[in-house]
Amino acid sequence: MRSGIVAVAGRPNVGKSTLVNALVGHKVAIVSDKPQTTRRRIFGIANGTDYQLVLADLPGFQRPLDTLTERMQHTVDAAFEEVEGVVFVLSARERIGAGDRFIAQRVFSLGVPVVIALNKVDRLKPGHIAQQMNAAARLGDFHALHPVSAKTGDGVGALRDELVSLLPQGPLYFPPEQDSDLSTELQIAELVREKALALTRDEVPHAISVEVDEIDEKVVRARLLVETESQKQIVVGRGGSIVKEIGTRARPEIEALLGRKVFLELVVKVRPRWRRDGATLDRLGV
Ligand SMILES: Nc1nc2c(ncn2[C@@H]2O[C@H](COP(=O)(O)OP(=O)(O)OP(=O)(O)O)[C@@H](O)[C@H]2O)c(=O)[nH]1
Ligand SMILES: [Mg+2]
Repeated sequence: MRSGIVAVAGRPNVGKSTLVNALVGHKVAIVSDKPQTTRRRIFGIANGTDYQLVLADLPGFQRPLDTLTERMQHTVDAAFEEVEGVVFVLSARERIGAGDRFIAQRVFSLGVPVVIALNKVDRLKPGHIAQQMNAAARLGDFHALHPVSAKTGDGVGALRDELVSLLPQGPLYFPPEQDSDLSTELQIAELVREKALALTRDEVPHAISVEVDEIDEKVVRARLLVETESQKQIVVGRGGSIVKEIGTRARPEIEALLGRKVFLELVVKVRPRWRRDGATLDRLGV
């Protein structure tokens, strides 16, 4: 049995969480087209007959702006301890530049193998991919470089094999049927937040957090927190249309998770400056 943790690092929005889901073969982390979707470390666990590959999905590297983003960056820094390797995710659709070089300095100095995953190669011309692979290769002394599409699954199997080959002999850290370390409550909160992110834009997505208050046989109650009255109006929507749509989209996934039908009761609450409030962040698990 081979087992161990591999950290998944990179700039915001390059597709780290999408890639973790593809490697695990199941949705364990939420995804959105807005940067800073992932706020906490999530273990996505890929179980094979003779391996357990634990992927630490992380927030994107960023310059902290408030207590929330400070904690997110701290999570990233702390996650590199005791890993067998790092997947350094890049987006083939963007210029590989200063942001990536900044992260490269960090990950190539850890003393563990770094596997570069050049993501989002779907629908790119081969010449363009080759050019981006060259730029990626100049970032540091990598162990392997894999062009992948987390979206279509292209290259993901080969990347998984590569990562498993980095693992030492070891025990099962999690029961083999488990694919994430998030509690049911946190998974539900994340699913609701994912739908809220998809339905809002500009500054609003960053100001949204979700707390689950109750999960009982028939009802799940959750609160969407925002920071201002105007954000609340946006998330509620005209006549409640937006919050209703968030619920409509989240409910089937929550039901699949719980294995039963439930009512989903969502309320939107203003909690001024929650992103700077340590006690709220503690409760949200960030
Ligand atoms: N075309 C394409 N889009 C992708 C691919 N992988 C991810 N995306 C998209 O990229 C966006 C960001 O994906 P995420 O997985 O949330 O990115 P992330 O790196 O986890 O982002 P943060 O958590 O905010 O740091 C989403 O809109 C994804 O659908 C890919 O292989 N191809
Ligand atoms: Mg993410």
